[in-house]
Amino acid sequence: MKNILICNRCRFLSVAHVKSIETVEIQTSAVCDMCKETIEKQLAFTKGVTSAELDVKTAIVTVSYKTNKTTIDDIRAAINEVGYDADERKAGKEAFDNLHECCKKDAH
Ligand SMILES: [Cu+2]
Repeated sequence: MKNILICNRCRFLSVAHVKSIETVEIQTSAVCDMCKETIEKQLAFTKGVTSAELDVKTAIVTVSYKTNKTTIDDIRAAINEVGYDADERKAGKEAFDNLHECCKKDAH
């Protein structure tokens, strides 16, 4: 976990910003590039998330977020909403059933 980030907007390492953004790694059930796109897009629209990048090989998504705007659990819930597991939080059944066949975990 990184606590120190340079604020993108002001380009200053400001005390006020130092602890407001955290970066976490979340294990997902993504299996392909389409999953990557779905999850990254979902997180791009998730309140408080400043960046998200998923590594298809490991299915780990690295997420930076504003600690005063959201929590890790809310981010996991956002991933569940589009049909993927996030750490110990399992995807909703309905969202999972709506996934493309090739995107369902264990499909590969
Ligand atoms: Cu997929």
